Amino acid sequence: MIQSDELDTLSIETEDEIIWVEVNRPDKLNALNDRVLTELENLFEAIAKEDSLRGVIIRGTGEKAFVAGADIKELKDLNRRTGEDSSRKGQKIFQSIEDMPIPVVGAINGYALGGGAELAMACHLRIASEKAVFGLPEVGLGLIPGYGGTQRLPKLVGRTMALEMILTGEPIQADEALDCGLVNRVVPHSDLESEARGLMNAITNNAPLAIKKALRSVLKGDELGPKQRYEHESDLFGELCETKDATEGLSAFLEKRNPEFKGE
Ligand code: CO8
Repeated sequence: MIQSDELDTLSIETEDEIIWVEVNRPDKLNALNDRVLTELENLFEAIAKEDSLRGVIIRGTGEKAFVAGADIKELKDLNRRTGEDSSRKGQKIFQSIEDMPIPVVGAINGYALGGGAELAMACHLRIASEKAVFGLPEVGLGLIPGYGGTQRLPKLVGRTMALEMILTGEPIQADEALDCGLVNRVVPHSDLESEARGLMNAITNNAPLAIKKALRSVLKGDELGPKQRYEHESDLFGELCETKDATEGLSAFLEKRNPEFKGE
């Protein structure tokens, strides 16, 4: 596993079976430069291999921003080829976050703009501080969202709202993000950490293998045809029927006691 002293632009902290990942460039509102992206890539690759972890929570350092976008200073130097490459690099990393076998919660503590909103959208669940602001202002810079935002936003909020956000570039506040389904919950700013932990605990109290397969069924279903999606769900269901955790979960219910899951 990557150690925190190997990271320049991210901070990590492990708490029980949960890893907190913080984008840590507060003087630039945690903007995603190439270094942050490379560190995210390496870190998530390592987390995916770490059997002892059950969940990831991502947030930004400081009171003001989750992530205020890709680093605009670096965008300025891009040409057609390097622009395409940078977009693909970011897309691949954010896809690897969405493909994580364990749940990833975004704790959105402030501005989530451009690439920051796209990072939030790559998380499985989003919990927002009441101070959070979401937006895709790229068209105002002469660009478009390039880390998957044009694809993920319509899935999350519907095409009507997504097009309004992408074409106007205007930000929305946390309560509007909740209304349109972009976030799961909005909480007081000072409670964000404990609420994110509570949400993660509500997930990790359940059977670990079931959580992994539930994530896979929902997310991979997108890539399959209408019939195969249901077959895939049945395959995963069948696999779980032979796990010790399913035996334990079902027995515990019938014996009127709490289950003790082992992830086996
Ligand atoms: N990139 C680089 N630096 C940034 C960024 C950013 N995205 N956002 C803020 N900063 C820096 C500011 O330049 C400033 O630095 P300095 O103190 O050295 O001047 C510092 O952070 C603090 O920012 P402000 O003084 O502007 O803080 P304010 O509170 O006045 O304003 C805002 C906060 C409203 C968030 C403002 O900073 C802002 O509008 N930031 C830019 C937001 C934005 O446009 N984001 C989208 C960027 S484009 C993008 O994300 C594309 C993604 C896809 C890329 C795909 C291919 C690479």
